[in-house]
Amino acid sequence: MSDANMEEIRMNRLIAVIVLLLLSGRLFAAEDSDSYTATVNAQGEQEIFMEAESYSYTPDRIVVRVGVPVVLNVKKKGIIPHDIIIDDPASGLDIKESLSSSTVIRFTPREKGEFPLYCGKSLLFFKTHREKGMHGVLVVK
Ligand SMILES: [Cu+2]
Repeated sequence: MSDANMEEIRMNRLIAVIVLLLLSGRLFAAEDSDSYTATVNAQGEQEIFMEAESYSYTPDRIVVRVGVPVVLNVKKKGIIPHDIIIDDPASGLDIKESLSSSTVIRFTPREKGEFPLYCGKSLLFFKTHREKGMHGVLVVK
């Protein structure tokens, strides 16, 4: 085989690898792995289980349906105090709850949209927990 042919084979392989990488990137993006869609329980409520720790919520992107009651169960890990705030009263979201080791929060979203949720705590003059990454999004569809 000539050098030119070998070169062409190498180029074709490289192109194939690049195409595969691009395709797999697109597949992963479509999966949206951090997003969590609430399931409806026997009482007709959308139930969510979340963990809060320093300094994150898991999952940090929650998808719920508009007009259906939500039960948000939050487990807090560790001894550092945290809360959860979703502040949009016009949309039925007027939540500011200090978190114990296990906290249940009930609300019914009235408007579709994406609403930030975050921890409002901070220690003295240090950065707020929100600034340290303790935030997420409630998506109402
Ligand atoms: Cu916090």
